[in-house]
Amino acid sequence: MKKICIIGLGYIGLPTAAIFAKAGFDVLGVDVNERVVNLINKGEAHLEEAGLPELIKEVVLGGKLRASSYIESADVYIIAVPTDFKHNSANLEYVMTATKSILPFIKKNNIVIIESTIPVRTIEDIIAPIFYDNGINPKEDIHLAYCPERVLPGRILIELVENTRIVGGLTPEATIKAANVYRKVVTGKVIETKAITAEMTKLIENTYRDVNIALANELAKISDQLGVDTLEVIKLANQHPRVNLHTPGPGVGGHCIAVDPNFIVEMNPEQSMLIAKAREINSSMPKFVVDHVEKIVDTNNTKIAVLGVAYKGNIDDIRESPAIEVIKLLNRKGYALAIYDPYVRQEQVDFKMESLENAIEDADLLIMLTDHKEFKALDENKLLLKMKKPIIFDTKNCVRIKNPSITYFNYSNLYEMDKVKCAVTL
Ligand code: SAJ
Repeated sequence: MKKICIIGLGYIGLPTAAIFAKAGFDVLGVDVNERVVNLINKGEAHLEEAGLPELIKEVVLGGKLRASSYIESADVYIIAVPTDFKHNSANLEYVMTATKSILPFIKKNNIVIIESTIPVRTIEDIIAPIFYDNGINPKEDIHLAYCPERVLPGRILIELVENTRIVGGLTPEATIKAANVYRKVVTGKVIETKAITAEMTKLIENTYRDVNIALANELAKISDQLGVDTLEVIKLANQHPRVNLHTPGPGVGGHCIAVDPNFIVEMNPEQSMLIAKAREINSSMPKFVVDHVEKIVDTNNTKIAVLGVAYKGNIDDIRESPAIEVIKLLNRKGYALAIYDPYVRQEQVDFKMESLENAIEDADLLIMLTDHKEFKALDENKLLLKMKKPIIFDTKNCVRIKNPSITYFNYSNLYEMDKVKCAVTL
């Protein structure tokens, strides 16, 4: 069995390491964070993800997965470190450092796979030269390929195995070799292509979603002006066999959809007008939400219970979360906030987290920013008993309120907010 070295034990690297270990590979996971390495070696996962703690325990105790701060010689290297977008430019620092760090261990015919999201041409123009500069021919000595991850947080372990994978090598032989690695663990299709095609495919998948969410968010803004029920319109339009409108919300979070479209815009700004505009629309949503909060409650002596900090439901990931931006804007306006999220831990954020009880106690408004499953089962009687004014603004269309004494807003009836503020004040 081959030895695999996976560099970066984050949301993608750790589950990937676990899946290969479970399939019987000898896996070494490498991470710069010593706390992460120590936890994994104890059989514990440092991330919240369905099924991951159990799997890590099994493969670590079974001796198939080890973690370390140091790289070792292996047959296959998989790089799954983060890339981000800073100061209007893709930051490939971690991918480049990780690539450089395997150089001393590279042997003839090693397979090197990048999974991190990268701009188009990165394998050819940035990664390959790192090998050339160090006397390794990436087209002859090794097999270099790009295989983007496509898994949905919350379903990572299932999707890692079941989703179709796209593998693009720097050479046709590298494509086949890398694809065969994934065929050992993937039950979905493993499709072979060129590196550059795989790079663009990954970026346009997330861009497609960003643009579609922007369309839904724009529809919400227009419908608000016109007095139209956005959510009903979406439901009805989606009855059309070729229409699939997405859902509006407080904005787009996560480290993928909110980031990846920028990689395209940066390289081709003149051709990427729609993509750039979609980013702008989605980034404007936290302000849209706060503008509507102001329609419901004044800042004076107003306590708002904020439910949800994670960028989406049932996970603890707060990267690029629109909830954080909404919280920042509400704070700036002078509202007193009491923030609750059953998944997010205090050490992840720089504001105080509360229990649900404390958050709703005497609150004038409850705003819901994440659709965690726990929020869907809110106790209406408790809200009526504890809140000062039982008003909910549900930006994720998450709860179903039955009691008519609770005033409920979502993207169906934003345009009614003006009226209710008058009624509440009277
Ligand atoms: N969102 C909306 N409206 C929608 C759908 C999503 O506002 O109709 C928001 C969510 O609330 C969230 C954000 O968009 O804030 C992104 O969530 P998501 O569930 O759409 O996607 P991610 O970022 O968790 O994962 C995406 C996935 N890409 C696609 O669906 C094309 C996943 O398959 C990728 O592997 C992942 O990015 C990645 O790592 O690139």
